[in-house]
Amino acid sequence: SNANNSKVKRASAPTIDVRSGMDVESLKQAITEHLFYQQGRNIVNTSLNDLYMAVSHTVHDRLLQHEHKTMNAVFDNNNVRLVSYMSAEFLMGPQLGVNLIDLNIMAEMEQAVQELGFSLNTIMAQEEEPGLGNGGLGRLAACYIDSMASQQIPAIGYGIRYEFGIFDQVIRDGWQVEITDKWLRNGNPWESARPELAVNVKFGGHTESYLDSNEYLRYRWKPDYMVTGIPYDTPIMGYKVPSCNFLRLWKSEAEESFDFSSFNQGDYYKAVEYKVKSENISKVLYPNDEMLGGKKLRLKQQYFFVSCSLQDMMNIHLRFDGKPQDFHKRWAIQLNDTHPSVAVAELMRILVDEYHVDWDVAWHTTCSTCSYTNHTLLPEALEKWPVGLFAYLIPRVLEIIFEINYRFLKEVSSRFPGDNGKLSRMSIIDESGEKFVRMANLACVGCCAINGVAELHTELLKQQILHDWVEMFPERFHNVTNGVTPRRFVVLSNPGLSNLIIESIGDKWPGKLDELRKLEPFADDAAFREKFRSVKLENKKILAALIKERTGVVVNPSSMFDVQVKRIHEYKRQHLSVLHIIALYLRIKQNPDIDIVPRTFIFGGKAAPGYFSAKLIIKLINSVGDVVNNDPDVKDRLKVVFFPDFNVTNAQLIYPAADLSEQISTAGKEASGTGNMKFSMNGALTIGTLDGANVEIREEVGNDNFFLFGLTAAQVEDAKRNGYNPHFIYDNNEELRNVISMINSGRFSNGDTNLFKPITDNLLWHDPFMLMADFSLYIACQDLVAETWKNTAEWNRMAILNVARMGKFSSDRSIQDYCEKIWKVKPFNIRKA
Ligand code: 73E
Repeated sequence: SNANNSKVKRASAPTIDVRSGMDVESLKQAITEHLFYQQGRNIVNTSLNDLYMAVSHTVHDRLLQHEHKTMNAVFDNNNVRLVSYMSAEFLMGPQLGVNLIDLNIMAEMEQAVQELGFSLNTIMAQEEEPGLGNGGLGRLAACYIDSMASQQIPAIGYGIRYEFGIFDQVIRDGWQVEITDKWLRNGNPWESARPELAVNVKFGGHTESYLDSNEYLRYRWKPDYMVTGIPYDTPIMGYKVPSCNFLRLWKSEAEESFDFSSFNQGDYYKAVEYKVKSENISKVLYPNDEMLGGKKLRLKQQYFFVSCSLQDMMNIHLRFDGKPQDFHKRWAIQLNDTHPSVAVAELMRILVDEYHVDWDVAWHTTCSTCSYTNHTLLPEALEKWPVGLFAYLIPRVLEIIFEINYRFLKEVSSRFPGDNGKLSRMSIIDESGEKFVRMANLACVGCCAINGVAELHTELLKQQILHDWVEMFPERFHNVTNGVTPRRFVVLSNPGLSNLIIESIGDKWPGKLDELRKLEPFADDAAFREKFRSVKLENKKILAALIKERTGVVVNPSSMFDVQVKRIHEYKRQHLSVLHIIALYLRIKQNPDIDIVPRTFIFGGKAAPGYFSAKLIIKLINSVGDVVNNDPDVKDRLKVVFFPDFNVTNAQLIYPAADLSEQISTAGKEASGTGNMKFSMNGALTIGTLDGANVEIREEVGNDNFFLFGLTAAQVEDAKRNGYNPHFIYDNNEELRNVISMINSGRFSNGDTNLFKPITDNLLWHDPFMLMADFSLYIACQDLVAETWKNTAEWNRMAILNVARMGKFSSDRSIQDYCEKIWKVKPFNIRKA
């Protein structure tokens, strides 16, 4: 393999020049050159941002060389199947740190920057993260493209280059205020525009039939206008391997040659309006996590990036000398939820209308290419679009959907004769009232594989919303439990823990997380436990300082850090934790000398701007904090912090500092969760329900090392069927009554007894997420948590076992599962190619 190695090196740029050398001297020289030739600065008059740009360009140069070699090797080989990971969201987080880790030059860069008179940490802190996602689904896409590169799976991530990502959150008077995320303001050193690969996307207009030269009846789409997609590529380096893939995000622009003046003489305003309309498509990420907006622009975004990506993939395929109908041999498409599921119809349109492939052949190609991941059972998140909107925006695509549906329903009625319920439930078109296109049904018809994101979720999916589909296509269903990348969420974010692990079991684990098992014996080693405790304490001190800076609240690093960070949603039950805080506060008020474990409750997360209840929960957390944090009776034993603007950058400082991870969603509602994995990998213990991946985390770490409480998913369903009565529970639990009364008394709202009424009324009279049913179980479990905390040795033993047993939840394992069960692709070793 050494000979092959040198062959690859000879075939490309020289290895030791200023753009490829990995030693300290080359890095220093490259940084100074970039600083001057890109930023026009000298090291003596540089700004921090100019320096960040120069360092990042230095790293980007090196990534490009790997990307170039990888793509040359891939495109030289006619038999490689590539993965196309299509996602409306990629929540990438800052790039500099992970790229240094992947290239294995963190130490060299630290020294280079230091010798230039700066600190790498300060430079890394300068990066404005690309927040092109809402939460777990977008971050999962980012972890998966990291792992595909690390597993040497040739892949492209396809998405949208939003000019404004997820809003920045500030807290004013306890309320969330949204600020536009101008992440591109200071430039983005990680991307390269590729205008030569631009493609056009049609919108509006009408369709017509015609006879082609062979007298075949064909259809063409006469659009109202076209929008150009410009790809922007970001290299995605594998961890300590030579493979480098890329993320290709589309920016929308007005189509150059589209000439309004030809039929709208001198209508300058119209022409500008068209330009604005085109550019609007990739302007802003929709901030609704698991809530349907139903906005026209969102459908335009979806079709825009799907059409751009499929055209691009077809261009790549044809470059290999492939036949259009062999598209599936070149590409495996993974649809990240239904957001890109219009791909099924668009691929049919391209094959049938543009390449004149026969319908049946094209259908086989399409189904063999596409797979669909479902991420939620929540009915309010299931995407559907009014048929009228589809007809207006993408008329030819709708016709194709009708044709797909017609043929499909014929198949359903021959398989299940007379079952009209089934027909109407499985139809791509919802005809129960106003007509809608159901995107999940489109995905299920046109994909050869369908998967859920944790075992429980996949089971519920099969029993509930996709039950009919299991009866029709049992072989299509799979589970792939989510995972997260340990490079970002342990190596980068928790250097103290990483070094401790490396000292103990070596440094193979970040690329092979099952190796962490070797840590198990250290759980019984008092000296190791002490080092582990001290790493955690240092991480907590760093977070405490940041909390002071961002919120003004002073917290005690030796108190238990009890953390819940994730999007604010009623099903995630941040307010259940608030009820617990108030219960503890009441215990102190009733007996100020009570022996109570000091705790710092840390919340973080954004609420969808239009989700009133979620915003009120943020206000409640801050209001309870104001009272509890400043009550002298509490004597600083309880602190409540709402950490503003939870994002990937902040997350990297929060997970490593947590003692207790709150994973308390109503059982059956959280499809997987991925924060749960990040906490546990960093040595936090979990208090959680049997929901999503919690079930599997508990299985792995052991029942004794996980604080379980609450109803099961089946019990939740039973309770609902049997007429759940939250008020009855309230009437019979004194502590719960006192907690709710305290909120209603106006104690946390300067005497305003109405402010939080929407929350308490909802809990008492509806309680769709069963907080009342789980309250006493949760409190009892939290009391056990507190008892366990008092035994430091025991707590740390459990925490170490959590770290040691988290191997399964590396996204590398998830990607291996996708490769084997779904994509049928194998690693491609570019050194052996
Ligand atoms: O449980 C999480 C899961 O871990 C789930 O809620 C989340 O996906 C994560 C990754 O699998 C999710 N996000 C969305 N649906 N499920 C969603 C829906 C619409 C818009 C944006 C995100």
